[in-house]
Amino acid sequence: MTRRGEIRFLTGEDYTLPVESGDVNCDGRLNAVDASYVLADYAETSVGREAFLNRKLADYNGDGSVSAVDASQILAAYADNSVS
Ligand SMILES: [Ca+2]
Ligand SMILES: [Ca+2]
Repeated sequence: MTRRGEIRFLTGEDYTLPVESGDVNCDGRLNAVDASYVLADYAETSVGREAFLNRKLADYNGDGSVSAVDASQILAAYADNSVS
């Protein structure tokens, strides 16, 4: 487990925990908060800084990279869940 401010993020070793893909802050909900973390992580890595999210959790669409696409798909999934 790594800490960044008051928010806990899972590291690779913790991935055995039953957390839904995309739920990067591991609060059991997939929503805009997760999307914004994924975007922030993508912004970090795109300027050459170290990623802070678990790659498997943050790579929501499973294409092997964490990008704005994952963030928008998380948002889309959240929008679907909140209307149904
Ligand atoms: Ca979440
Ligand atoms: Ca991806």
